[in-house]
Amino acid sequence: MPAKKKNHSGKNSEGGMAGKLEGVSSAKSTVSGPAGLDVDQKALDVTGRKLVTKQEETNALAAAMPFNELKDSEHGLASGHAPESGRPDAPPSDDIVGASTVGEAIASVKTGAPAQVGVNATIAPLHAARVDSTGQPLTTNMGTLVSDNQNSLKAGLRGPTLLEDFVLREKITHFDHERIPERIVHARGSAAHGFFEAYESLAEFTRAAPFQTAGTRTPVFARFSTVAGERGSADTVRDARGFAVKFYTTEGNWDIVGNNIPVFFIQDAMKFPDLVHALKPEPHHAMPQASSAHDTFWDFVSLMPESAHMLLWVMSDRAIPRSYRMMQGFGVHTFRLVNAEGNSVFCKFHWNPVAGTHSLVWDEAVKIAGADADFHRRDLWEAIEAGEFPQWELGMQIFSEETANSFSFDVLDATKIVPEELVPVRPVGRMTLNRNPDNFFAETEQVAFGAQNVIPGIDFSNDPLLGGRIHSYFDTQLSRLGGPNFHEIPINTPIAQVHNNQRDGMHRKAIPRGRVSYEPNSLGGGCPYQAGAAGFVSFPQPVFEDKVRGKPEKFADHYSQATLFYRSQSSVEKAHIANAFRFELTRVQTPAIRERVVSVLANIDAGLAQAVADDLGMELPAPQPRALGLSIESEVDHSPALSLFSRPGTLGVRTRRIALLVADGVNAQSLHATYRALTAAGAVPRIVGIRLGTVQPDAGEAIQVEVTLETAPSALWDAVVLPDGEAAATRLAAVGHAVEFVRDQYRHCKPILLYETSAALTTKAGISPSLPDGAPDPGVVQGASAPAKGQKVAADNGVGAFIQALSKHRHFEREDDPPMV
Ligand code: HDE
Repeated sequence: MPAKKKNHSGKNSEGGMAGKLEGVSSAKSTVSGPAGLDVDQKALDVTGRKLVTKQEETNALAAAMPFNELKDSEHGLASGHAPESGRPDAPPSDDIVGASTVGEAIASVKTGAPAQVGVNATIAPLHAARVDSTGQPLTTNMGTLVSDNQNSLKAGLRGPTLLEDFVLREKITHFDHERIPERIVHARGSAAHGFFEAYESLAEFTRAAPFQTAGTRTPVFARFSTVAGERGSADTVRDARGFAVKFYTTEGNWDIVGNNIPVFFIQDAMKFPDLVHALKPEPHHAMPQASSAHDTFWDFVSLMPESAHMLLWVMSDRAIPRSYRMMQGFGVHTFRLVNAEGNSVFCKFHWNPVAGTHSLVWDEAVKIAGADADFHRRDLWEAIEAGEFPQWELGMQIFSEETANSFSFDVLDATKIVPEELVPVRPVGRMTLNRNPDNFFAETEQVAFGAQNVIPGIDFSNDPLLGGRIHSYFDTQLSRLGGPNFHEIPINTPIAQVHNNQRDGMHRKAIPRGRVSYEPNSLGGGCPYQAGAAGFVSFPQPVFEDKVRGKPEKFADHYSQATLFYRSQSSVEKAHIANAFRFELTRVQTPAIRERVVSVLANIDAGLAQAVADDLGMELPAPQPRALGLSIESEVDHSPALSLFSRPGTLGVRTRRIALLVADGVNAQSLHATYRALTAAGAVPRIVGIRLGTVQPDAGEAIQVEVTLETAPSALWDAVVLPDGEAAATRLAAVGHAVEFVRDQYRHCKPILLYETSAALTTKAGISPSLPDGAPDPGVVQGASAPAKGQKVAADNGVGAFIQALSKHRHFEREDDPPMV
């Protein structure tokens, strides 16, 4: 708080005013008669006395500010570095001056209690906006009880509907306007509440509130999304994923609006509309939905070689995550941390999932899109509802400007990472998502993330992509959320107080008290006053260059890190990247565009370019000329951290969904033992049958089918247990869905627990427990069939080994392309 000036309210001010109406003659006439006359206060009624006091105290407050003391500090570099705080006058004791009216104490059930001095009452926890209708009758939006919600008002039972029916009209009108524009990009998403907890104090680097002391908890709201698809598109399309986190800090809202990929397609905000236009459905027929596999996208990116690095990430399995819980997040741009002394370092933000990084395979992702378009939404929702709270560790790469200058690449170029071998990632805290939203629209849809939302201690770098984002996010909400007051929507309000002189506008919720909505002012005691050094002070980075449109030369290196990324992938990941290029480019209709893309790949890796060319049935084209002829070798040859397999995570088999296929005749002992063991390990087994109802096992009670093969096909499961029991296996072998199920589990390299007694099904599906070279397939586990009735199941009936195999998630040893099965 700045030093408060002496209280200059009427009673204390120089010369005293009690009983005299000096300087308020014009107002006096409205109270008690002609101007210029002394007034006997006792003769006035209560309201009149208040009004007089208000006038007196207002004048005293204004008189206390004979001139603007801050004017000097508006000038010069020194004050630019250390802005001065305003010097508010303490409000008079009875606070009548700040009130809009003298009647504010006249309360009703609508107006409520008088204002709390210095408090913005719209800044309230979400419960202040929550609505519960338990036990309540229906009303209109005006609160009038609705007598009949079945029939409109008509002139007679068979007569025309009356215009007078305001109940019908309100209901229909509201319905007519239920939709708001979807996000231009990232329209499809899912979000949850939680908190971030700091491991340690980072005060050495930043004064940002969440990082001042170990154990500080900051509430967060995190939204994950796809980029290209419209609001109703499928979750598992090939795309980058948005990873946006809003921190409700004590010093204001801070958003890290990142992606699950640490680089981007372009280097300058100027190209973003072009990129998005090329990626989105083509303008003439609005196809394809949520897919980059079409001509305009590949036309654009192959003419923009700076996209090369990002393209490899997007063609990798990063772009088809198994779950939002199992992907990394990145701030992408270089940011600044600024400490209390004003010293700054650069910083890159990383979110590392405790569940590890895991992905789908392409054939599976395509099938999930049909079987459950909400696959990622459902997964996140169900995990949180089940108490399996997803967690990510926040890591920071912290480095000085001098270090940055020593790199072969420019840290202002968003198509580059800072390899972890150059600057390690320091774990600084953990985010836990522990609560689903109450209402998708109110929270997930209306949340407004913004790259511009920073707090003291966090600042921007000069990344020219970031520069455009600082403008775009605020701007886009104006049309999406209907005007400049979207910050008042409950999910967007900070927990920090909000006080400024912005006023009015569509859907204004705040009711500002008093008559002052400008600064400087004396009538409001100078409040709200500028905070000076306590506020957000931009890092004073010197800028001494010509004003130009252009890029630094280092930005012309488009390939070194694409090559680094490709080199750092396992052979499985490399094959998936080549296959993804094949898929996308096969869908491209214009051969010249295919050829141009491969000419880009030829600059990244000759083997990759050749593989893609072969798959497309074309000659390998010459590499595209390099911009400025630049050919830079990355200082890092290989970065293991770039492989998905480098982060298995610590979740093991927890939350993995296992299908236990059943039909009449299944061995009950075996089934129960497997179900129990999987549940005990934290996996989610489900009994999957041909139809709902029950199946009759070999012995004991009938078993309830939980899900059917038709509604939950193979791609929705992480692993399968085939039935122990010849009769059951034979029944299932006669059902196409069951055979497809087993085949797809095999094709997608998932663990399979089978028994000698399930041979009918495996034979029909054409799967084998051995790899093509004859070695045993580590993902196909042979279970010990349950012993005869009455005997106990062996301690290890194979489930232990199956859980082991499951903890590896996939067994790519059996993968083949094209698939034999
Ligand atoms: Fe965004 N981006 N973006 N973006 N972005 C939006 O904001 C934009 C970029 C990202 O869950 C929009 O509220 C420009 C990079 C996420 O609500 C819009 C540029 C990264 C989300 C916008 C970029 C992102 C958005 C659309 C280039 C990763 C979803 C609706 C200069 C670091 C946030 C909205 C949510 C959303 C603009 C590039 C991430 C139009 C101009 C790079 C996660 O403002």
